[in-house]
Amino acid sequence: MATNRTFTMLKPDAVEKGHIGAILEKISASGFKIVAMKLTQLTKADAEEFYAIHNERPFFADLVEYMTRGPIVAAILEKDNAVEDFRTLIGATNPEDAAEGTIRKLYAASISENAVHGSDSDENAAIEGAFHFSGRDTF
Ligand code: RTP
Ligand code: MG
Repeated sequence: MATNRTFTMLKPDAVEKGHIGAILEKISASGFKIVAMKLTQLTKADAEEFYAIHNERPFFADLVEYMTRGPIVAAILEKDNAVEDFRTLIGATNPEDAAEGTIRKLYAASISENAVHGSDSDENAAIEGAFHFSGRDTF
């Protein structure tokens, strides 16, 4: 995958609260083009694999429970400098630390339930995008 792409999930709390439209609007208004997107639900095995880097952390079981409790929106986004710019757009992991106007400041309830995921490197963006989408579902 080209390095001008990143991967996102609108997490179960954002979907439950009806924030899909507002968050996608903000993503589009910030210059990101959606090149793949679907409503889906992670299985326990999916969430454990997706967040495997955190499997020794004390919050891991809660994270897996949270990420599997309802549907998510998975998407691949395209923009120059996509990974870094999208992390800036979503804000800090803890919404209390997130900058004004960021997606987490606007829509996240807590460090645990923080509305949105953004890949943290070009390599992970490619891995995470391929986890959810085949080539024919990516534009
Ligand atoms: P993400 O991977 O979802 O984009 O979030 P991130 O990079 O900002 O944060 P990361 O350190 O990768 O943590 C992954 C997700 O785990 C949950 N978390 N809970 N209770 C806690 O202290 C805690 N810390 C992290 C959050 O859902 C976080 O986004
Ligand atoms: Mg992360």
